[in-house]
Amino acid sequence: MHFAYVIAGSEATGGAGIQVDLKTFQQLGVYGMGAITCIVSFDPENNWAHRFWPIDPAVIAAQFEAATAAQDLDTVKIGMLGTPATIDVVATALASKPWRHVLVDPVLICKGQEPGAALNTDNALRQKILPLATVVTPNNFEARTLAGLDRLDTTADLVEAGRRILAYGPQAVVVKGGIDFPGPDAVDVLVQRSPKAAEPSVEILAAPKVGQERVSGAGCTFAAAITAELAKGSSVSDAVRVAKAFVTRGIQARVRAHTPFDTVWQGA
Ligand code: PXL
Repeated sequence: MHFAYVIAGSEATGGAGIQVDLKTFQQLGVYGMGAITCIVSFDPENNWAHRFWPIDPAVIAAQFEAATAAQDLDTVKIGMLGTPATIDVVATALASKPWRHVLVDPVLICKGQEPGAALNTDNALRQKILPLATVVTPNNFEARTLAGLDRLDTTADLVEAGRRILAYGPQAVVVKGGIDFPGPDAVDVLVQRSPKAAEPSVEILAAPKVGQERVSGAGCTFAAAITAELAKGSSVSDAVRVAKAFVTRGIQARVRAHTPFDTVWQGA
């Protein structure tokens, strides 16, 4: 049995967050375990605005203690953390034991959330969590923010963003062009430190965009699928390829909801 662990927020509609992570783990045949960092519950009476409640740091630490005592975990995904206090307790927990892979999905803001509302959280994530990551999966907005680039217009721009984010310490960065990237394809680039060469290796993955609308939970699904494949022992490159195919199928089979966006079907 392979085990994959996730430290992430709950999103009450099931379209993002730890619900998606655990569904993805199950679908890819790994035993999922997780700690909840915060609860997001959109407000249907107020245009589905984000309502957010952090979990007490002591409760996060207790969840981590239980899971790591129950199984010998070596592969973890970090999703939404939400506050500097949460980041502190998660960084301390992560540093308390060795990991084969720490996949960080650097959730800076969720769809619909106010940009800039959480600058302290973004800075804490950058300073305390990114250095612990082995793989980071920023979306277009997160890559621009972390790399300090205004625009990502070309594949070369995606590669440059990945190279800059490597400087935070991870082994690999997957920059997701997403729906905002110009052209007909959803382009992702994997920029990876290579043990032998001075220059990082670059792999480009492109698949036709599925529609022109954002789908909720695509980033969570993609990162969770990479994590599941890494837990099974895949290389980063193979894990990213399987994950891209998995999320593309899930977007094609998207699920409608009364929310402003559809969500991914992990069961596809
Ligand atoms: O899609 C990013 C995301 C991650 N985690 C949680 C969320 C969201 C967006 O809504 O609520 C818990």
